[in-house]
Amino acid sequence: MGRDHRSRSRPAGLAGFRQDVVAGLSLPQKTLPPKHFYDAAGSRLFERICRLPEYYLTRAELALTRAHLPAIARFAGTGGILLEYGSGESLKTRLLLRAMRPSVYMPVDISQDALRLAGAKLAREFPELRIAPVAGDFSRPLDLPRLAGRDRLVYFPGSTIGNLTPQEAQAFLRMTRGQVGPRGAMLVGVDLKKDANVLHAAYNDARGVTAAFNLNLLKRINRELGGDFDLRRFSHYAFYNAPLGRIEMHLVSLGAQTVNVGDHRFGFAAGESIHTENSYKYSIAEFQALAAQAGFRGARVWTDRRGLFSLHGLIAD
Ligand code: AVJ
Repeated sequence: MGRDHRSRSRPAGLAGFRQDVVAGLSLPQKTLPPKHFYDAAGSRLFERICRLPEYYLTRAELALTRAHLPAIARFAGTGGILLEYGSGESLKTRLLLRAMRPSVYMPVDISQDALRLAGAKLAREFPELRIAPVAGDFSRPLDLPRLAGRDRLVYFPGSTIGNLTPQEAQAFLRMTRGQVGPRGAMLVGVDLKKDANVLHAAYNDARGVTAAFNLNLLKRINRELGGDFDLRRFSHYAFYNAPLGRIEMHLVSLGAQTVNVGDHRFGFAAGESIHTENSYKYSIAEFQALAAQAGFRGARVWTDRRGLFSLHGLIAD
């Protein structure tokens, strides 16, 4: 029932994409939600970003997961239920699965294809593991079975939570708190505040892969929604907004122009931007305070040796 209601207000797939694009480009500050970056080409570009020398996040999170795996597994407990927001294709997920040996693994991802591919790979590597994939979008409440059992853990790696505003992140944590129940736990990967030059470089790489990733969103609109964006007339712009503690990514119009998306027309002034992503950075104390307001106690926190990235072990009060 909840599902029917949701699909009327937020259609999935192409209709949802079109609705988000038309609504977002109609706002005074044009905006597109970052979840639409990840078509096949966008997912490949993101994988390239993760290997860039400037993009420290993926390596730092993997390094800290490796270095603290026994403690992380002790925190997580063995034989329980592991729900991951993400498809489960990453190396850190496999490390956690090997150390935790959960009875059930539930990957939640917006992409059915990613779930199917990752699931098939994991099934080969973990023949004993029960895998129960859920196609869904973490940015809205999901109809998930209320997790039952002794050890319930939700794993949300990659600093994906940084795409949400602090207010949205708090609502998301509170929703998850309701799903895991008292004593349930979370492991959340959170990128840390640091020298703005380091942050800036991570989103303005020398090879232009992040620019291609950002611009690919316009390509996707052209292909899937009948758009006529001229990619040569938009440029990637990313900067650290220190007062708000976030990287902002934009696509800036290089001149006055009109763009069609299906039957819709959108005017751009020279220099006007589409805001395509926020990537919030937190200090350890800031994130623990946010989690506390959502009913979680920050029980443990692990970082890499350089203090770039954090993994928070939260327990529902
Ligand atoms: C996947 C949301 C964590 O914010 O760093 C990478 C996405 N955007 N480069 C991030 C991203 C530009 C990434 N997250």
